[in-house]
Amino acid sequence: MSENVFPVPTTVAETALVDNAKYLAMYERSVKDPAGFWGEAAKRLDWAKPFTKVKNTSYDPHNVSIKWFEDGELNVSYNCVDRHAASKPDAVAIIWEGDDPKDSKAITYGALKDEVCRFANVLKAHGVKKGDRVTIYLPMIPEAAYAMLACARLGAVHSIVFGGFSPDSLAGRVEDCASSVIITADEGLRGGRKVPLKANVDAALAKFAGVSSVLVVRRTGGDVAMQAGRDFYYDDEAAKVSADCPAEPMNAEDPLFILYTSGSTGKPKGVLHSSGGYLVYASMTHEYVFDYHPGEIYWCTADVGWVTGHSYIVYGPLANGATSLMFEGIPTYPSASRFWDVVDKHKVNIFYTAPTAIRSLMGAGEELVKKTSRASLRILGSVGEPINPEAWLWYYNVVGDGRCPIVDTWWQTETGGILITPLPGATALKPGSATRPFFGVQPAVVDAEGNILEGATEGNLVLLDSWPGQMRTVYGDHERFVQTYFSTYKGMYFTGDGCRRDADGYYWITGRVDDVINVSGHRMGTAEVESALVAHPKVAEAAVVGYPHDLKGQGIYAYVTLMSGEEPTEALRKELVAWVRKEIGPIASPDLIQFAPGLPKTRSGKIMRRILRKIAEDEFGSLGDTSTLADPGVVDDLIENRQNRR
Ligand code: 6R9
Repeated sequence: MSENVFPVPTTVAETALVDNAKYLAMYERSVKDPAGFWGEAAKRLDWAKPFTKVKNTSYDPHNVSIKWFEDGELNVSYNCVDRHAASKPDAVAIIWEGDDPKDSKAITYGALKDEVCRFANVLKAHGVKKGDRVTIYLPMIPEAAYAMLACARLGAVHSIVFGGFSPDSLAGRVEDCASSVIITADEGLRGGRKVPLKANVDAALAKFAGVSSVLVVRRTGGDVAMQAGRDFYYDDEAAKVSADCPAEPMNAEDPLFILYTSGSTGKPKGVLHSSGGYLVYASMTHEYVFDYHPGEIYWCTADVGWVTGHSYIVYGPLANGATSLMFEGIPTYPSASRFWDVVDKHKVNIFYTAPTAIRSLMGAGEELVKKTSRASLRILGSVGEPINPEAWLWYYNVVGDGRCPIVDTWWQTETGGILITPLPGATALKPGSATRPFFGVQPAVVDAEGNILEGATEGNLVLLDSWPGQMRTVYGDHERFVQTYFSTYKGMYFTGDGCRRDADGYYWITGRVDDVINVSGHRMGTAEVESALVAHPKVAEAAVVGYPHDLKGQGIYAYVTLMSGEEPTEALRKELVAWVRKEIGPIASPDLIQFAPGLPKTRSGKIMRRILRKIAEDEFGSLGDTSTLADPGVVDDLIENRQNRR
């Protein structure tokens, strides 16, 4: 190994679940005998009816079908709650840390069971039954976990919409899956600021009529409009029902949740996950990737609006009977020491966050970290985007004091759980590499034609076979599922990511190779931002690309052609930024807008994004071949008026 390599620390090796020899043996078994391996792994859950078949999957583009444990029955809520409530009712399931440092509480498994049952009974009273879709639009409060587990208890399918999304984005998601119930809060609270969740729901429902009940959790007690017959305060409803509710046995392949995510084209798609395979995979990865030992305090800083919150705040940890910390606030409130203060306050052992947070805290300076103890920390994790070696080293040396392995976990909404990652006791680390595949995962690197490349190489990342946590379909559009993931390279799942594999077989994810950009770890389809921009009356055309951004990883760069007669003013630039925030949400705000009288197009009218990307990167010296452009002259103007000058 030529690069900077960090071996497994001895203190971690002493107690680790898996060392390198065991990893290699388990990995080999998992790919040679997937049915045997996963059949045994699935015993980590309680099954109402045992399965007899383990794996039945096909990546044939004419017949994509993914089934795991298909004749088994279980209930996800039972597995995450009841079995632990029975064996250790006083163990803490969730530590909730509020936005205000004075606000925190612990919820035991016994209490969690009562809360989840009550929530399920409220949903039942509002007509929710097996198979119905329920939209959850909540801040990071324990009720988010209760609501998810209550849906799972009844066999209802939840669709969580991130609280930062606009009324329009919310309406689109509610409508796509035809939810009849929305669960929200009066207001959210982040960094001392209020988020008008209920008002956003009202605005969304002004456009869409199919919702019969809105359940409103009181968070701030703020004064919000309540429509009689449609809107109900959750606490009023909960007072009317019992804390007993049976968990419905579900088929392993019954859907557990839908989560909307951005792709390279069209509207966000509803990624559908199953009950059995998903939970086996989320719980097994949570245990092994974080080397979770019973009694440890585990904290994932994600929001439940993203897949990381689903798999690694709620389902994985709770299936394992772990103590999962849920944080309502932001890393910089009341100060940029907040993460480390919370680590000390709750004696956190395992800490999982995103590179964007690391980079911003790095900017705030070492002092804010060093004044805290962090002695409880044992394992650190990273997710959401490639972590640059500089941020990795700061995380390792400053936050972890050089004693905590960093698990850089590569995965996607679609994959349900972590696919490429170090294991703390098994894997020597290289800053910036997600290292090696988890059990059962078969990555490969292909060239543009789909030829599998061997050895040290670079290309597109595909997966050759299924794992239990894989998404099953795009909700309501199986053809789109097949087209998006299985048609680029026949017989393989295409991830949309590029990667390099080094001579040690380590994977280095280089980022998206499609029209998806990754802003602070949040996926954004360039097409979504473009369609928001062209919806503005003064915009004729728009093209959006990503460009390197010090804090966000990628920033959003928009080229905008105005309607004839419109003036390209500073005021209009601000108006367009505000417009996109309103249409999609703050995470989609363009960082740079360039007014462009013309966009570089081929004679067939296709925008040449390659050129736009280069100019946005301030790399216009290497534009490549521009001879196929209909009007090569537009390029000079674009370069002259570029907005990113380094
Ligand atoms: C879990 C999650 C998925 C995309 C993925 C890739 C990027 C995630 C990464 C990473 C490099 C890592 N990504 N983890 N890139 N190293 N450790 O983030 O899901 O929101 O669907 O995003 O994020 O590009 O394809 P999702």
